[in-house]
Amino acid sequence: MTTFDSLYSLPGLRVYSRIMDFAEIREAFERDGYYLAKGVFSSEEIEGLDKDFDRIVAQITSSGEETNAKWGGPEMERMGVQNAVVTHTHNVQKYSAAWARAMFHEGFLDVAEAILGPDIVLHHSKLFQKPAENGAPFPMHQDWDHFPTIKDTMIAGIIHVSRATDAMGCLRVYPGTHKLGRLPISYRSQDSEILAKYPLENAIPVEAEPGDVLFFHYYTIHGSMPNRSNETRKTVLVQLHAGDDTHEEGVSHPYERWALRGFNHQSKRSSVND
Ligand SMILES: O=C(O)CCC(=O)C(=O)O
Repeated sequence: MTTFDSLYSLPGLRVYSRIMDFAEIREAFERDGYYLAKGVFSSEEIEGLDKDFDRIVAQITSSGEETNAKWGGPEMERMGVQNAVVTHTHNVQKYSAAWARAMFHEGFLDVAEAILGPDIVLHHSKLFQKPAENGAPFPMHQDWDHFPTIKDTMIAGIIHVSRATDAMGCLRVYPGTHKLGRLPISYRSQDSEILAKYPLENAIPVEAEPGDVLFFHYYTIHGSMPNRSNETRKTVLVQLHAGDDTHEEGVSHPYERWALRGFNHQSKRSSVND
C-alpha cells in the first residue's frame, strides 16, 4: 500500500514525498488486479470535494430526472433489495471545477501512472451515493463490456469521499480474476456463471477511508453489498485508460477523452467532437 505524506502545500501546489514505489504498485496490480492507494487526497481536499459532491446530489435529485441506478434482476431479488437506492450521475467534472481539478490531482495520477504508464486518458467519471440503511448492492461482474477497448488497458480508480466499510457496502473483489480476461457478458441477466462461481458473499471487502483511492482493472470481478449501516457511502469512480488505447468501434458509452497526463495518441479531429 502507498502512503502520501504531504510535505507542504501552497495554493494550487501540493508537494508529496514520493514514498510511493511505482514498481511495487505495478507488481501488486498485475498480481491482484486491484490496488488500494491510501491517503491520496488530503482531508482538506476531500472536505472541498465532499461539499461539491453534496451540491451535485442536491442538483440532480431536484431535477426531476431518474437518479437511482440500482440494478434489477434475480440476484437483486435474491438479496431482497429491489427497493434499494444508489444515486448516480456520470461526469462530475461537468458540474464542479473542484471535481474537474480532482481528475488532474498529482497523487492520483502518480498511482495511475504506475499502473498505466505516462499517458493517461479520462474515459468518464461517475458518482455513487449509497444512502444509509437502504443503499443498493452491485452483483458481481466485470466492467469490460460497458466500454471495451482495443488494448484492454481500462482501469477504474474509486475516490472515497466518505469512508466505506463492509457494512456500508464497500467494494468487494476476487483478487487475480483480471487474469481471466473477457468473460461472457451473461452477467447482465444476473443469472450467470460469474454469479455462481464468484458469489458476493465470498469476495474480499476492500474497506477504505476518505481520500483513499481503489484502483482495479476492468476484468477484475467485483461488486458490493447493500449499505445497511447508518452512514452514507459516497464515492466517485474515475475510468481511465492508457494514452495509446481507445474504445472499440460502435461503443456508445459517454467518452470524455481528456488527456490527464502525457498525451492521447488516439484522438482524431473527428473523435474529439463526440
Ligand atoms: O461502487 C460500487 O459499489 C460498485 C460499482 C461498480 O461495480 C461499477 O460501477 O462497476
